[in-house]
Amino acid sequence: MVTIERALLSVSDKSGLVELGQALAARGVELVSTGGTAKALRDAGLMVKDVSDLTGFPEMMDGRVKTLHPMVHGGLLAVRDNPEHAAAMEAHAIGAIDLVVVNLYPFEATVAKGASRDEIIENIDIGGPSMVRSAAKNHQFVTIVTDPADYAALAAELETAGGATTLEFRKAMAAKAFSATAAYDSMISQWFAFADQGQLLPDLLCLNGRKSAELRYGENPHQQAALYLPVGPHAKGIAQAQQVQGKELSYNNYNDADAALELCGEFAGGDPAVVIVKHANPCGVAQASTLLAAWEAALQCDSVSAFGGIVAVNVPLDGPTAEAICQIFTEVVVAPAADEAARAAFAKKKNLRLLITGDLPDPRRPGLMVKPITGGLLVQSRDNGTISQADLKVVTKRAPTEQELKDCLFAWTIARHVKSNAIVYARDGATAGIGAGQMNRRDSSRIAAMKAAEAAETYGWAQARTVGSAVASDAFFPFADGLLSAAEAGATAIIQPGGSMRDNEVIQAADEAGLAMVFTGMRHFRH
Ligand code: 93A
Repeated sequence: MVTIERALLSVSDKSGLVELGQALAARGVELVSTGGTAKALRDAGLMVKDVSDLTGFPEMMDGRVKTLHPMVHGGLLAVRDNPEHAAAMEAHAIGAIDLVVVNLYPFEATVAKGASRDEIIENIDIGGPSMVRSAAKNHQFVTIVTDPADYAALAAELETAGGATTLEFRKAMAAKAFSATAAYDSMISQWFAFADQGQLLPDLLCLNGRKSAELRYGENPHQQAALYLPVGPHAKGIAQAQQVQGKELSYNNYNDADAALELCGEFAGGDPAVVIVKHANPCGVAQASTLLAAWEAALQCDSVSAFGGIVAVNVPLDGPTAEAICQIFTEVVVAPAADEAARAAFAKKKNLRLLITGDLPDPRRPGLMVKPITGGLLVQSRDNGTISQADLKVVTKRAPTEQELKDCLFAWTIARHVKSNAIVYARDGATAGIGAGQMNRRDSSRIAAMKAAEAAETYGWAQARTVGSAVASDAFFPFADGLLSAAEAGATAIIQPGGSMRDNEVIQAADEAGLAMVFTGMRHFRH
């Protein structure tokens, strides 16, 4: 136990400061502060000593040098039971500082508000992190608090420990303090490396994260996992969604719900759309005049895979659609909003998680994707590339009809969200079959057609929905075989990037089969 007799408070974020100052003063703790902090405490009627009284130097150089002094750092770093350290303190009249409450210049907020380079540089805190690190290093004797959210815990600690803190508390706070200064410095280093070079800052700050929740386990039960929220400005998404009901989200739930929401974002502002995702791949997507009709069409694509799936919708959920979704086992439902009837329907399914996201994320937003590899990290910009109808190049003798073109674009929108090799069959605003994650394109094409045939059997249709469908391929067909298997399944139009050495062969095969084909000139691998 170390009794707190003297505290140094120096905070930019002054929330909760006065209450903490009062609690400390009530325990007879001597308060020492830097300019602005001292003023705030004095304004509240508290007795405070200025750091300049301690150091014998005024705060100088626009506040750049305030606390950087042996009278401060000696008081923080001295090993109290080391005779030599004690002798040094004695010789130089250095008084021990038992508690440090510091939070740093708002570097992140200064960058976020678009401040000038000079202002950003001025907001690099030097003295603050130095005190934080000194106090945290010497946690054997010194208590460090860096987060206003911990003031209450500090007050409670002092209450139970009779004006002292336990080593356990000091250790926990020191760990937090070092992660605070580490995150702070990493933000600064990223700003120098990227933003100051003219690159997009909000995205780069996303590389920094703060742990927001421990998850029960990772992709598998023997793996640990947590959810981190980026520091700095960032798009809102699944991580910020409000969970209305149901069990805690698992790692896989987050991952799948994210894939579903991202794809749903493609339909923001459009007709009602439903996305069903399994293992991060869509297994049914449809857009219709009502959400219920979209749900039914999406489910019909692959009702077997939809079992235990994740459902996302692009418009507020209504009661009838919620009732229909409840007919099959669903893990998570993601919606921008849900009305009373929808909430009531889900309430009957205790385990089902309902996530309300508000506005859907913009699929074309900038951002970074990070993937660890052995010994490093791969970083790339998000696949936010887009094409318009004007970029499409008709390469076959026959041009697609208006309906075929619509289906092509619908299938293309979905294909970029399907793991490569991706093949998506679509007709009348609904997927007819999806082939995902195969090591060759022909197999993806066959699997998609097989799913469509199974659906026809399940629902008693005379023919599979692939008949008269459009097919999207996320990358070019290297050979004609993938395209031919699509033709065999009844597809009449193809959309693909083009660019294969054998494009001519593929175009010729399309012409011979009477297919209409358009090239996008853009590929959407997703591995
Ligand atoms: O400019 S500094 O890097 N130099 C210092 O010596 C110093 N000491 C404390 N910034 C310094 N601080 C920071 O001042 C603290 O980290 C805190 O954020 C801020 C509090 O200033 P004030 O009490 O004047 O509002």
